Amino acid sequence: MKNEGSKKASENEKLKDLERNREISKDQFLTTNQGVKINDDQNSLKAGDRGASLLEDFILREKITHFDHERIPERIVHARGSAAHGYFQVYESMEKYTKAGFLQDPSKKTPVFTRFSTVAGFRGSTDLARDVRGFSVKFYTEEGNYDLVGNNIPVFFIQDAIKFPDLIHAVKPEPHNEIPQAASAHDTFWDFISLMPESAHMIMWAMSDRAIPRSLRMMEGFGVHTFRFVNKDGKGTFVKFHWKPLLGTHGVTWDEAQKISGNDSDFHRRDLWDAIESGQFPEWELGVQLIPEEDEHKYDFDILDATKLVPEELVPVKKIGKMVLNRNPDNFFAETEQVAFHPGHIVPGIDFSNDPLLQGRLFSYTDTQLKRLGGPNFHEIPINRPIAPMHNNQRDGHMRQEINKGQTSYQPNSLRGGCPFQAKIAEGGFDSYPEKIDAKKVRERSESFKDHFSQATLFYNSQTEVEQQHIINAFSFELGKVGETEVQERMLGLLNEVNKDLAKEVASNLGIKVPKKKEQLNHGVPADYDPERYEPTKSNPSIEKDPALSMMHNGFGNIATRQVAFLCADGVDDNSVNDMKKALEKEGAMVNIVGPNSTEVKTAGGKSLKVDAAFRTTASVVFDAFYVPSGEKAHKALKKIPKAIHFLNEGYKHCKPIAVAQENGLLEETYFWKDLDKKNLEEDGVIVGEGKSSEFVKAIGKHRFWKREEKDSIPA
Ligand code: HDE
Repeated sequence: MKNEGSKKASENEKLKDLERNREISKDQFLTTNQGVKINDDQNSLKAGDRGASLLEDFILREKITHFDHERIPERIVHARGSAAHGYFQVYESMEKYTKAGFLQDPSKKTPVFTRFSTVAGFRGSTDLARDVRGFSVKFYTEEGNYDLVGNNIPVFFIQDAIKFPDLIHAVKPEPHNEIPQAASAHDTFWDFISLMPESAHMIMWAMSDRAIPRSLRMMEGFGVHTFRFVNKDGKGTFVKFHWKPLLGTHGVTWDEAQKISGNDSDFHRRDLWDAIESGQFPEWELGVQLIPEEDEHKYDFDILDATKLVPEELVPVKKIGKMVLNRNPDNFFAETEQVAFHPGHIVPGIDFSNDPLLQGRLFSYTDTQLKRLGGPNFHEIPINRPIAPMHNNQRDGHMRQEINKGQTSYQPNSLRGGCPFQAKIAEGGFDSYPEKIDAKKVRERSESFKDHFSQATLFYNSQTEVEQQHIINAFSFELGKVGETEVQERMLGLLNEVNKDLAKEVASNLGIKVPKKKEQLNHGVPADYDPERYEPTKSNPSIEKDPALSMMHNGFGNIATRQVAFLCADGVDDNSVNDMKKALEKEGAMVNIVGPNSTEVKTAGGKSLKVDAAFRTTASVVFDAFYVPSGEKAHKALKKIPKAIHFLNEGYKHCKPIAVAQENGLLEETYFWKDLDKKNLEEDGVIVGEGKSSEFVKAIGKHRFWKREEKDSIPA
């Protein structure tokens, strides 16, 4: 979808054309991989024109062999992703807390490559699955690559890395029939979750609208684990990382998500790509929660436990810089697919904590790249190369690119004067934070990790009523897809620990009862099970609500990049189109003319209006708001297009703003019009009348008019 008015967009276009022309103007002959010019790429070499193919056809063999090997193993998790280039800039020096070079100088731009992903689905699966989203940022700093490999949810399902393969086996399609794709609504997932009370907090987030984002550009990101900043004096400060999108954090409805999956399974990928192509660069602020080392044990949760967050009410988020994504990849495979992130890629000034989930990740990521990218030299793939100079004595291996010169490949050496040298700390050499460890070797979990429910309750209590209802609906849908009543009941037992009303409502939707008998809550226990040690506890949380946990808490009013469909047909009024278009584009919204066919409509003034999409080829669910310009003839025509009426019905169902410049019977064709309180239309996000662009802008800024869900009056 294009924003024709955007200046940046046309600049981008020009650049692209230049690039294309440059390519075209070169003497570019088709060649083999050995550089031999190819004369005929249409016919294989045969014994006669009807004869058998000849084995000596090196052109055919090379082409087909390469094709046969085009696929590499997809990521075991986070296989489906979309990425973009950009930069990061710090607002002010963070030297008090960290010596990390890229966090010192506000005038310095550090290049980044950021990849967003779903977790469970395969590489070709739908974008709008209910799932956690990966949010990985590679900072190409002058001191080496730093990867912040996070998610759009600040906590995780499990406390210890040893449970990760179990979690992923449970959520992936079931092994006997490989069903379902990119969905958690199936028996094995809920069987596992219902047996793992430590997942209670994360599952609340996963059932919230956070798991069905409106756009990758409208998601928060979180480092999840507690990390450590280290300053030049060696002083450590615990740190939690946050990414806050400047466009606010927004979701879609579940009905919409399912329909988007059918209409445009690349919805998020396309949205990110289009926004960047049109010059509407997505931006996030990097926030940190800083916790002095002295406060490590101050809270009623353990900051090393990845199933807990640090409420912003307790430790505010300090915004320290901004990331802008301003360039799409040139080649999906070379960049988005081959990028290799690793939470262990850190730079001086940043260090790990002892979070047992993080510690396990430190092993996993290199291990997986060895297999996925085919060997130990994946750091030489262009997208993974640091911009910092790189010298060491690692040599050889599959697909080695660098031609290392000289006689020595060991350290110490004298034959090359000792080169490459170790760097002193003052010269930027990495030194691990000297944390004191004096402990027994045990397979145990800390007492301080035992409270699995308080923060799940805090999350639920912090949601608006609408958000709570969406969570109830999500549990009801997901558990409704589970065949085993025993699993459903066990899950209700867990939900009962989080919030009794939640459990009751879900049970009623499932048509079963919350079990009276309290389940043995922790099934994930060692063979030598000690109930004292493993029975979950519930502490008394110091706060009851944290508004930052609710998506509906901030980010409203901004309509930049919102997709507005103008429903048009021949006879549409020129001014009615142009005035609204101007008003919306002034605020950065994207106007899309939707018409009976994909060419053009004739306006009442005799002009031709280019159509961006035909009703036949698009769907209401890919738009944020709808506008019907005036024009009697146009309205008459729209009335006869069932899909146009469906746009309005579905737009209403999904609580989106609707503006109609002139009511002359079109709205009467819809399901919702007759029941509307005509005196308070605008409160319901329905704007009727000419010249109401500012009301419409305001309505789009509200994102959705959730009150409509109470009536739930639209059948499908
Ligand atoms: Fe990952 N995770 N993970 N993970 N993860 C991978 O690495 C793993 C975890 C996350 O865009 C894999 O290159 C283990 C938490 C993202 O390329 C793999 C554990 C968080 C991405 C892996 C975790 C994440 C991955 C698969 C438990 C949020 C996509 C392919 C200890 C903080 C990165 C790959 C990209 C990818 C292992 C838990 C985020 C297998 C063992 C917690 C965003 O190495």
